[in-house]
Amino acid sequence: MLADNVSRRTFLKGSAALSTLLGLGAIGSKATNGLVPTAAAKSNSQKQQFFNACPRNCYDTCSIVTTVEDGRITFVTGNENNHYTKGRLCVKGNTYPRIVYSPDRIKYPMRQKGRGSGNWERISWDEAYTIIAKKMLDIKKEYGNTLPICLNKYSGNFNILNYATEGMLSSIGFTTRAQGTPCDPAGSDAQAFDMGTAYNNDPEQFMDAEYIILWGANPAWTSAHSMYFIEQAKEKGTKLVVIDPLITQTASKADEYIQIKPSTDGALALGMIRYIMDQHLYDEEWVNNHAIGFHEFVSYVKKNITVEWAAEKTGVPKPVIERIAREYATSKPANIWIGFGMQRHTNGGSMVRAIDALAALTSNIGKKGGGVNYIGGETWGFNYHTMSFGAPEGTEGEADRYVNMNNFGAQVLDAQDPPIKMMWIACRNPIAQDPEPNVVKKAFDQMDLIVTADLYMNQTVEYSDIVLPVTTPFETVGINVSYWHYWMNANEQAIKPLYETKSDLEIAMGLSKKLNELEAGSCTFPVSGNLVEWVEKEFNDDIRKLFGVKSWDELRKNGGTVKASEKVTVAWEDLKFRTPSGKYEFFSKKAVEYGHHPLPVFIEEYKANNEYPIRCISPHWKLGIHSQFQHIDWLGAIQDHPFVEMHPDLAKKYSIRENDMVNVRNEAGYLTLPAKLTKTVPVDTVVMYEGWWKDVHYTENFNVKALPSDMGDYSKGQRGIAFHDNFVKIEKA
Ligand SMILES: Nc1nc2c(c(=O)[nH]1)N[C@H]1C(S)=C(S)[C@@H](COP(=O)(O)OP(=O)(O)OC[C@H]3O[C@@H](n4cnc5c(=O)[nH]c(N)nc54)[C@H](O)[C@@H]3O)O[C@H]1N2
Ligand SMILES: Nc1nc2c(c(=O)[nH]1)N[C@H]1C(S)=C(S)[C@@H](COP(=O)(O)OP(=O)(O)OC[C@H]3O[C@@H](n4cnc5c(=O)[nH]c(N)nc54)[C@H](O)[C@@H]3O)O[C@H]1N2
Ligand SMILES: [Mo]
Repeated sequence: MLADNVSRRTFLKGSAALSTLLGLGAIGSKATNGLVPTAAAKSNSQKQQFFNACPRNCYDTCSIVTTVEDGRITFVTGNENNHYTKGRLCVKGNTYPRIVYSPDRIKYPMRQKGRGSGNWERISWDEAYTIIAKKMLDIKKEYGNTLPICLNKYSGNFNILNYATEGMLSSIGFTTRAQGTPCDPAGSDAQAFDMGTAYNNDPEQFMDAEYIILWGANPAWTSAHSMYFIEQAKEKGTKLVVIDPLITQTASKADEYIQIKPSTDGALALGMIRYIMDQHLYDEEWVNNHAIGFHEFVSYVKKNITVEWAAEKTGVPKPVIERIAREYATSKPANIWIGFGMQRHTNGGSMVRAIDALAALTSNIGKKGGGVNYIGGETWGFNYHTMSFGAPEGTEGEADRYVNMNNFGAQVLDAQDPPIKMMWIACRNPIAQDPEPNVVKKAFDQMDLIVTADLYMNQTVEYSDIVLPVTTPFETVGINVSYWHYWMNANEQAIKPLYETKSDLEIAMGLSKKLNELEAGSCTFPVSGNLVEWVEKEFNDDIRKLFGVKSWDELRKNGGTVKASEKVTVAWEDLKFRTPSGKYEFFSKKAVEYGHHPLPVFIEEYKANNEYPIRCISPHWKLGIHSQFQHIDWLGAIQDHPFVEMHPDLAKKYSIRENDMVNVRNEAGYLTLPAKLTKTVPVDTVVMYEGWWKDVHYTENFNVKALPSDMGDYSKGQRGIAFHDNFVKIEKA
């Protein structure tokens, strides 16, 4: 599989040209495709380069150039052919060699005697497949169907080939699936009601904006590569406004930072809209020709909203609201980035609808450099061939059954007729990432068998019966696109899989083989196949046309990365919205169908009660992606344990000093962790960053309640989670 690769990009270690090319020790090398063998050095050591794709659930979805010496990865850097990655990786990406060669990797299939006991024994792949396949067939025999088997899979790796797990389970019959996402549902529904779907402008267009509002987004940590384009815009004079309850690192880069009371952003947007309406700063032609329901919206705003009211609600002074409303409405184009963090509230979707309305009435939608940018999926039109194998003939039932991923534990416990008895977990760490992990654990207790496919021990693996060791991106083949930028990246196999690791696709084929051995015809998923052949099957004519490459092979041979056609990079340029009316819908009947007000109205925020008076925000951490990266030594050297941030004035009230241990508690559970005092956090709020730290047996979610956000069921099947409407009490431990 690698032969062609190897010969094309093999060269010898030691030449001056080579170190320049590789930029050894220097990020931003010219190490890209087309390197030719050099004859300068006398060394037996072989250097090769490969293109990899960072598959993490991250806006940036980077293209990587990987250097391999004697079969071992020695260096990774950003691919310069990708104008978004721009030859640089983030702090996490630069640690990839440590991820691959970490001593903590799960090396072999293992079976645990007693969940949580740590009493693991190594087993062979054949034994693992046999235990799993037998259980699946027993379940089918006992219940007459496979609905007692439940899959919980989400975002550990977005390689298109990883949908093999879903495909393999569909190939045995109908199963139960964790549905929805913990990430974006409320905002995605809001944009679907307003415009038909969420669709964002190319983020490289920040450079074309005259005004930028980062609204509840922290790209300095969560999308480092976007900051380049924002900084470029600033350099040419674009004003940058950041709206966030926390003074984030992104806020520190702003020309104007607005510290808003959490969950009141809808009031701010509506206050700005009221001012824009009163001052007639909106685009009458646009709202008359390209939108429906504007007059109803004007009536609502004039009757219910004043700038004074918005100031009171949000804590943002009236003159500030008026000034930014005027600046935003008169700068063309003006760009808003709505962060995922902002909509993790019980009124998150309605807040996004209000912000969309602000962009619509100032005709900033459909403009290069403008837009109300949240998330997009225009580049995801692959074949998903791994999911194309149906249930075996004669299978009972008609469809999979769904449980809500965002209230997973409770819904698994509730599922009856048949109950859920076996769990398959891949690309997912529910005990760390879900709210109320104690309830998830209870649901696990009811299982006959829990199988987790992962790279490292974490809370979920610790609670499983069987763990299957999976490959890193460098040990397999694949393809990745982003939900933010417009590039497609090839992932080549750079090294042989370490130990006994396999990709999820290989696991799917191996299990299918075993199932068919035990009961011929019990699984329709292919039992063998070449990974490159699998990846080639993902291409179709639309993808070829959109990206201008014929195949995965052509993609990798031409620099490993390619950008989609400009035709799709300005969202809604043709002003043909995908709503029922084909126009922008200030008034949405679809919203009514899903139980909401038809207009972008203000919905009261969720409030503290006397017992739990302190808001607890749990945003994303700079040195990790959820449960990934922060257990790696290089990043652990910077920060190796979780902590709770609080304002010195709040700390004083509870006699808490820096590094004192603090109990953080509410109805869901409690944690004890050290205090970090900082004025970046409002006085009535504490902050705990989300994710898993090695050897720490809880995450912030142990006291986060499974409170749903207002929207999500239209576009994602289930509502999102109001992670940031979590209230706690604190005391010195
Ligand atoms: N380093 C790193 N990068 C990541 C990730 C990661 O874990 N680590 N995760 C990836 C994923 S899956 C996602 S979803 C994205 C998340 O990307 P972002 O949305 O940028 O990040 P969050 O930390 O979820 O939230 C952003 C900000 O929302 C603010 N916020 C919370 N409530 C409110 C509110 O009511 N109003 C306003 N205006 N702001 C509010 C928080 O204070 C926080 O600063 O990042 C992706 N990139
Ligand atoms: N309190 C709080 N909780 C949150 C959030 C928050 O803001 N606050 N944010 C939420 C958001 S936005 C998201 S997106 C979720 C993310 O939650 P998850 O989707 O669970 O994300 P990860 O922890 O990145 O990945 C899960 C696991 O996948 C594994 N993995 C990596 N690659 C592979 C692979 O190739 N195959 C297999 N089988 N496994 C692999 C990783 O090692 C990891 O253990 O967390 C949510 N949880
Ligand atoms: Mo996310």
